[in-house]
Amino acid sequence: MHKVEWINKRVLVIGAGLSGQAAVRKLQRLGAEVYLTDRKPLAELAGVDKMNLDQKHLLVGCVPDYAVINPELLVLSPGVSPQLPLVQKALSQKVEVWSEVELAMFNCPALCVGVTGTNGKTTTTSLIGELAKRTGRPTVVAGNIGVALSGQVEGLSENSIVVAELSSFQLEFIHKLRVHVAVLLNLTPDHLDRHGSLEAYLEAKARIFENQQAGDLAILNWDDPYVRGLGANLKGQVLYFSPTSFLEKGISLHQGSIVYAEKGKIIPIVSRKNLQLRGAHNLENVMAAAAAAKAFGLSWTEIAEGLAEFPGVEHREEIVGTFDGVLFVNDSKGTNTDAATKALLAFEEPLVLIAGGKNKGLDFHEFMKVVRERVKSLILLGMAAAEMEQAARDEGVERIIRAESFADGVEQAIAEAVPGDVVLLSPACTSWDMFKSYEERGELFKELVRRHYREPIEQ
Ligand code: UMA
Repeated sequence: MHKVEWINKRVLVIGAGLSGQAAVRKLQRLGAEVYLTDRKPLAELAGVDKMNLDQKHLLVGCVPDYAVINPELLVLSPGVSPQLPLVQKALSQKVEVWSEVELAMFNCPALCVGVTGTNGKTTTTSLIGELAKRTGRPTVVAGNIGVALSGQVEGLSENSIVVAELSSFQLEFIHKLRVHVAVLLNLTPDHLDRHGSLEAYLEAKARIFENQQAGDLAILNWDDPYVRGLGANLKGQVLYFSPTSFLEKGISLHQGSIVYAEKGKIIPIVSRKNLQLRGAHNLENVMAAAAAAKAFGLSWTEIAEGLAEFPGVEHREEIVGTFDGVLFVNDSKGTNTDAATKALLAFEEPLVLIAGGKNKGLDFHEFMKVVRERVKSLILLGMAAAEMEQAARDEGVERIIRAESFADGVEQAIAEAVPGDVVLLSPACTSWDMFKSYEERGELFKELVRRHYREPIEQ
């Protein structure tokens, strides 16, 4: 157990969204004197008015005076950049800066399973969560998946399992957080606007292993050169998985089945055709989840059942339905070019792609090469539309349509599609130019599609 004297400790929480609010409640339970700040005014912050904070401690819609608060600890919401002057001030004064997940898991006795990587985190986290529940042990699934960890992990025991989706933002300010079973799925450029460089982004992700001990387990993707290389220097045991090459020791594909191999023995886990998850990239998620589930004691038969029964997650290649012979797929969670590429490659049918939103500092040229090969009509919208159009033209994409709004984009896509096509929303951008979240964007997509087919829009 780590000792921290919480009573009356002055803690400044930055960001009053999901993480900030959960952090404040936890800190108040611990007895700290908590200040909450957010650049947005109170009217734009859902739920903050119901918090137990007086005027002195609720500092929203302004930049608080650091010297007046004189904090002894800062707790950051994931969306808060370390470049923020308040954070820089604290760091320069050697005041500790924690991410919300560090606070959440502080002295939590449960088994912590953490999942990070650029893509597939949510699917893998959900799948591991489903498998964990099959053990009968109390299970919490939270983190970057949309539910702040603080507040979810109260009252857990050593018998409990916490399955946490961890983003690079959250890992950037961990200190003692020990992830007993840590999964690193893959690493491709993402969030470069925040991290500054690919190296800094990779470094943040690799911190998931930082506090592992000898008996802990690191689950790594053999096919990703950077991830594979990390295995040489870890304190815990390492288990590799590979969707493309057979591994003598680890989880890989063999004669159409996912297998576990060790000491010359090959144990079949599940046949690929029994899985509901589509696409080669989902094999990474399934293999990583199988490896994690083995670590908390399920049999291979139980794991196979759980893998086969898993239907996938919302907003990730989610089937909306088939209308007039056209399949509509909501991949609003495809917020970078790598994720969107994977979604494109998961379908063999002719594609109408809806893309665009806010760019995270990524270059679109490589992505547009895949678009040229797979997509018959490209519908572009949002802040990044002009930049994407330029990249698409550079790479020879032929049919490009600029939409005036999100709803217009959906209508244009419907107009382009013929029976047998797939209309795919996989934006390769964040939603933050038009929406609060990718969930909101995905919900609107589904609603617009359903509304179009139930109530045809009159000309
Ligand atoms: N804010 C400031 N100053 C700043 C930056 C932000 O005051 O400099 C304020 C904003 O005005 C806002 C609040 O901070 O009111 C929002 O904080 P936040 O962006 O950290 O959002 P939360 O609501 O706390 O949600 C976060 C994660 N969001 C991000 O990482 C951007 C959620 O991941 C996560 O589910 C949630 O915590 C619970 O753990 C979302 C996400 O998009 C799904 N994640 C990124 C991704 O997956 O690519 C990393």
